[in-house]
Order: sequence, then C-alpha cells, then structure tokens
Amino acid sequence: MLTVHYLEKSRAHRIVWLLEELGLDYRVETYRRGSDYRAPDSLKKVHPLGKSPVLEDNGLVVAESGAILEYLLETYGEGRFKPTGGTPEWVRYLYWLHAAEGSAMPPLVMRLVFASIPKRVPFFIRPVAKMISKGAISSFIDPQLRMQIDYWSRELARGGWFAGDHFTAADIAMSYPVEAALSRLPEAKAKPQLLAFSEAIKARPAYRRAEAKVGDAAGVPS
Ligand SMILES: N[C@@H](CCC(=O)N[C@@H](CS)C(=O)NCC(=O)O)C(=O)O
Repeated sequence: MLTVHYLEKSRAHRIVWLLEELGLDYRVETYRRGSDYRAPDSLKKVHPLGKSPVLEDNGLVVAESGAILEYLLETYGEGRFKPTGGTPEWVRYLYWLHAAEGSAMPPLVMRLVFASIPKRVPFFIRPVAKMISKGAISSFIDPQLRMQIDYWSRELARGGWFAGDHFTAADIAMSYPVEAALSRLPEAKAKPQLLAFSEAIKARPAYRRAEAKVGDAAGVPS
C-alpha cells in the first residue's frame, strides 16, 4: 500500500496529484501545522528530518518531493508524464523537475520567513525588525524572485508547459512554486503565462481529485 505523509498546506499536494494522474490506490496520512507553522514531531518518526512529503511504499520510505516524483514515475509510470530520454524536451524536463526545489523554492521560503519575523519578536523591537525584514525582502529576495518569474513566464510561453508542448511531472514539480509566487508576490499576478498555467493545472481532473482527497489541508501558506 502507498501512503503519503501529508502536512497541511504543503508541497505534498504534488505527490497526491501525481498519484491521481497515475490512477494508483493510496492513503493519505494528514498532519496539522503548529502555531509556529512547523510540522508536528510525529513526522520525525516517519523520516529523520520531519518534513513533508514522505512516501511509504510497502515499507520503503522515500522523502524529498523530486525524488518521490521520480520514484513514482520509474516504478509505476510506464513512460507517462515524462518526455523521451535524450530529447531537448527531456533536458528541459530534468531542469524544471530539479529547479522547483533547488532554485525556485528557496527565495519563496526566505520571503515567508523574513515577512514573519516582525510578528515573532517582542513589540519594542518590532519597528527595527520590520525595517530589517522589509530591507531584506526589497533589496535581495524580491529581485531574485522577479528574475525567476520572468524566466518561468518566458519558458511557459514556448509551449504552455515547462518542458514544452506536453504536460509532464515537471509541471507538477513547478506547480507549488508558481502557486506560492502567485500568492506572495504581487508582480506574479501580472504574468499572463503564470495565470494561464495555474488555470490549466487546476482544470485537470486529477488535480481536482487530489484537492478533494485532502480537503481543507490543500493549499499553500501565504
Ligand atoms: N525540499 C523538500 C522540502 C520539504 C519541506 O521543507 N517541507 C515543508 C512543507 S512545505 C515542511 O515539512 N515544513 C515543516 C517544517 O519544516 O517543520 C521537499 O521538497 O521535500
């Protein structure tokens, strides 16, 4: 039996979505975030880092979104949702499958952390904390993110999907950064390609089934 360890409002949505695209049977174990937005300690019993997603497949434990997506395609994909090896589309697919966590998510997480700092410090240092947080976001993080969303938009303009003309697991990987950017960065909403991508993924029946399966645990932190 396949089990997805699913932290609410997290990257784990991508795994449930791929399982739905593949038409596999699976169960979802849902974890709630604490008031500090962290995962509960019980996730550390599943994997030492206590992060989500984690996939269990008959006793085998696989962590890290990209590794789980690759594992599922390799084990159950029968060639679906990835371009033929050695083609230019396959090279783009590899890039986006890994860029999602390697390049896209770090500044988005950094933005969320810096934006939350003023709320977490004693009130008398809040004005200074606000200044530092705003400074880091406007001088370092947002310029990086703007560069990224420009690049994502240009790539999507080539064929509608990240690896070209066809939907692949690279689109599943990039869905989380795209949705996070749309909810955290006002400039992202001005990018027609990102809005079209967001609409196109949500129109997929498997995406909607994945949302229905996890109920109120779906979504991204904003
Ligand atoms: N690169 C990892 C990131 C895992 C990760 O940071 N997951 C977040 C959920 S979006 C998490 O578990 N956060 C809770 C915590 O760190 O306590 C992956 O893609 O699997």
